[in-house]
Amino acid sequence: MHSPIKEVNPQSESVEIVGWVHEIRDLGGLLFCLVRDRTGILQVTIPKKKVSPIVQEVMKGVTRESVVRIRGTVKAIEKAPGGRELIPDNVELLNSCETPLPLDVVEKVSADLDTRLDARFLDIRKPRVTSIFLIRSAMMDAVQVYLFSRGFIHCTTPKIVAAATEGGTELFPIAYFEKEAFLNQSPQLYKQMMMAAGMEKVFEIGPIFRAEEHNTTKHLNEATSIDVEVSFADHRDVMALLESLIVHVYGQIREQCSDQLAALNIEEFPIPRIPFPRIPYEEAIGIATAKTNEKISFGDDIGTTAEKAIGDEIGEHYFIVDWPTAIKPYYAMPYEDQPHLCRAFDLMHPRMELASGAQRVHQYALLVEQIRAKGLAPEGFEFYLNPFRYGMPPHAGWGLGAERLLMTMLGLNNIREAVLFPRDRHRLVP
Ligand code: AMO
Repeated sequence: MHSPIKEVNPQSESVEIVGWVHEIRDLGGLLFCLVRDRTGILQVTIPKKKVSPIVQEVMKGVTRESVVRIRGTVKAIEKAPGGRELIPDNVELLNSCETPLPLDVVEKVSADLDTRLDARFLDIRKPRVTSIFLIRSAMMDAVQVYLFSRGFIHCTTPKIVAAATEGGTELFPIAYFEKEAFLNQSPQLYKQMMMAAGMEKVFEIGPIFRAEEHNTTKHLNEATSIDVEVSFADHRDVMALLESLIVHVYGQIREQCSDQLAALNIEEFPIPRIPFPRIPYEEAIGIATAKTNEKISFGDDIGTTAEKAIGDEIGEHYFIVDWPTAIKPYYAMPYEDQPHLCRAFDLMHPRMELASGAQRVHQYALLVEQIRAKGLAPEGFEFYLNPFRYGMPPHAGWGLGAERLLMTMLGLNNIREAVLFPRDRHRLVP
């Protein structure tokens, strides 16, 4: 059995490794070959005269990024990566790699993002990029472990649906036999129906599809949403859950991913402090108006410029609360005493929005009224509305963008860095 490269050390005597040839340096009598797997890089040192003719023969055919299996003895050596080298007894070429490479894995030649995404499988071999996805995996694990520990059940809801959730726009229509159907924008209606089903606390991590026309550094057409819904809870309860989840995720990444953070040159990885400030919408637009000289009126959306101004001012994660009912979806619960405001919130990182959520309307008549007020026809929502007539508990929840969470945690410039194969306005392959 082979050993992960990270675990190879001078005490390991005889080992077998597998991986890709990262670099080859031929110094005449001595051949240095760096071999890489997803855990690290090991120097294989081949003194040409001392190794067997078979090893010499195989090495002749080895190009960069070829796949190899190497067995040998390990020695301590100061100058090599990780302070050790492997002197091979046997080298096996498992598969050769064509030249020239479409993308330089060693990153001596920098490539623009488009070129990198075109050759994404090679791009991901770069230790820096591998690290992003190892951290993403640890992040998803931390989210699930945390939610399971808090009594949540995992659910999977349909992605082929008959109705919009977040308003009539931004949908991808698809052909579904003789019917009109869409790719789902959010599991919103289904996670609420799970409350009617008596599941009390559910989460789902899955794709959401948004037909955003614009190409930005923080929007994808297919994103991953971490969705939560909780019965017998209000907006405050689920905000507290969300901020403690964020802190848990940061803590787990710091504990488990120190090598990956180092590969990304992240030296400081502070854990956000909770509770995050709660900024009422009116105060938030006040900050934005003062800082940008652009008048934002009550009922206006908070656009990118305003978002940035508020983020600069607050300088840490924060919630925007008490939104105008008119600009939040129909399912957000208005305050009884101030129905022009609702129990909705956005979780913000200083750079961008990370999550939205709300206490939901659980009363059938009010929900129908709010759907109508948005200019939508309740008839199109019968499958969703019916459960509200038969014992729907009060409930609240949120949706958190996984790519945005990863992007802000790691300081990535573009959301496309946080997803393996991004879907955007111009990109459908690979
Ligand atoms: P919302 O539409 O705000 O809320 O989406 C929730 C979060 O999902 C992420 N997100 C995106 N990320 C990348 N590209 C996109 N195009 C994109 N769209 C959304 C963001 C956003 O904050 N049903 C509600 C949630 C709820 O109330 O439970 C909803 O979908 O991080």
